[in-house]
Amino acid sequence: MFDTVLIANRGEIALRVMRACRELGLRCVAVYSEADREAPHVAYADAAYLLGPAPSAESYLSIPRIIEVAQQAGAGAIHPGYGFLAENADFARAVAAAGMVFIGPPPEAMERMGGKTAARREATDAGVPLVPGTLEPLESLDEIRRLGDAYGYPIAIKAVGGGGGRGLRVVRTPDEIADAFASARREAEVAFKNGALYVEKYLTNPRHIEIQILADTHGNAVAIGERDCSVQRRHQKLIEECPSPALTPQIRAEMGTAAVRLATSVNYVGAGTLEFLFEDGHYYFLEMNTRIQVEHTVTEMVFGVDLVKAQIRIAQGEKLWLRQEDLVPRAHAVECRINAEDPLANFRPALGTVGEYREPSGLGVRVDSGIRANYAIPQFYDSLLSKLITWGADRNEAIARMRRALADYQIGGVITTIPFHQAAMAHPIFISGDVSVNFIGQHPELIETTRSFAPPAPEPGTSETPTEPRNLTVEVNGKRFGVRLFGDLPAGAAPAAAAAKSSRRGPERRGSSQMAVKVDGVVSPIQGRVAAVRATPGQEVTAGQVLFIIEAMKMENEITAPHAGKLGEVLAQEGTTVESGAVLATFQH
Ligand code: MV4
Repeated sequence: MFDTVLIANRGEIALRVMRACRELGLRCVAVYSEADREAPHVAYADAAYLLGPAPSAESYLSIPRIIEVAQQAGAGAIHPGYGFLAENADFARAVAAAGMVFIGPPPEAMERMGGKTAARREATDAGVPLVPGTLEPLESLDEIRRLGDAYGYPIAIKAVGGGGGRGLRVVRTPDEIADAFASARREAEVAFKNGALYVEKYLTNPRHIEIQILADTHGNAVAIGERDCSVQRRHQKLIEECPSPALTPQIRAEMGTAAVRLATSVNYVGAGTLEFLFEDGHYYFLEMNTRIQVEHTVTEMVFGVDLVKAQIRIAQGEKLWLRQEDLVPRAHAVECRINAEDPLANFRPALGTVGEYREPSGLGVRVDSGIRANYAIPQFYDSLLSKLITWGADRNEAIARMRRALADYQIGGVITTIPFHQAAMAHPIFISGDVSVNFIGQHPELIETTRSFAPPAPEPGTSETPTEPRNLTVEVNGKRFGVRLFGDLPAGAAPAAAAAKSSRRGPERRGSSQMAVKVDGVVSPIQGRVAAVRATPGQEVTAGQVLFIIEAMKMENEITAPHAGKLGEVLAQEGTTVESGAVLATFQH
């Protein structure tokens, strides 16, 4: 039916999809931007085509350019991966119109589950439980006040176009409604070009549990267990596992049945995920993700199903070969997202070039990586470098293996989330399995433990010439010696010196430049656009008071006063762009 697949994506997921294609005997065509010429997914493909400049809009998001390249390459199908165009119904239509197969759901099903309120109406019709809330967008603040009285506080104001927590505001008292509504609307308009908002009762301590489904083109569908993705920070998942420590076989079966019913009711085809909140033994449908997800890997390890291959086989018209009664979890898997982010600086994106690179291996370890040794990480895309997945006979074995694998994973030159994961895997609450979506926020000691796992930062001013002794291995007449080197090697010995420099040493950034100057002021932790200024010169502020809103990556970030005091100057102006580390306001003394 098709023998060549174009993978309209980059990074680890492009590689993941290409591996599945290879195993099915299909040719793989990669696409890349000008920033990705050296990227591993390009090297792995059977053929690769340049899309355009680095910004996604001109490369990985350019529908006409991708279609053009696919036809040039003789592709019969396109796999979108996740992100970029994966949930874009117009793209799915354009692929079909050009005579190719879109490896994903029909555009109509995507659209029926695309809007939040639309999805809530579909769930209601299919008899799937929802958090109490509205099925239609809201306009008036009075209406929200009435709903707040009806449900009880807190309530959530959410964006109809929503996703990833954008446009989500929690309202704890009626007098917070006006500000929350305005802020949610601004964020939703920027992020989704759709300012429509609706309201739900807010659950204060839920788990995030999602059901994986597969549906074929013949009306058959199965649920393949759940994933527990409760450990996340600011709506970015960090750790996922399968099965959830919180579900009984009965609830699992019930949620699976509900998920299949809802997917079938919208004529869904392919792999999909239905997200639920889970609290006090009850589950509530949130939204559907009409794509393969980052964390699909843990389901694969526990159920022995290759979900990406399944997507392709379903797109080829194959009838579902899995029987629901066989789909029982018989192992436990955990995934840690290895991001180029500094967990000790609010997880801000870290830049750099990977130097030394060594992946863990051995029984029960899987690494789905988008990087390699000596790889400069482009700044244009998301910060996910690789996914480390471990599994075992039970949860404790999977976690112990994860601790071992994290310690074995060496990524030189870039700050990553590995030390955070080491801290999480040692945390008694995580080990007990009793976590909610608030886990990271409620346990600041996690960050302290992260510090103890982080490689030591180099002394300021020593970034290029290490002065501390280095451990080297030398071979003399066929015998290996470990030596401790004080000072530098002669220039002729450059390769060894370079390797030593990157090994086990902290990346160059922490404690450098902008952090070295101490200013008493309000500092922006991120680069972004100043969306709102709530500070005036000379104002008395309290610690934690919201003074600025910085919009970055289409998210609004509240910048708060680091301590109480009287403001001096207010330097940031609404509508301007500020750098990470910029002083937004100063304190008077
Ligand atoms: C909620 C909620 C509690 N009650 N809705 C956040 C992102 C968006 N997809 C849905 N989110 C939430 N919606 C109600 N009615 C709590 C969250 C939530 C959350 C959900 C999933 C994973 C992590 C989360 C972290 C904070 C809040």
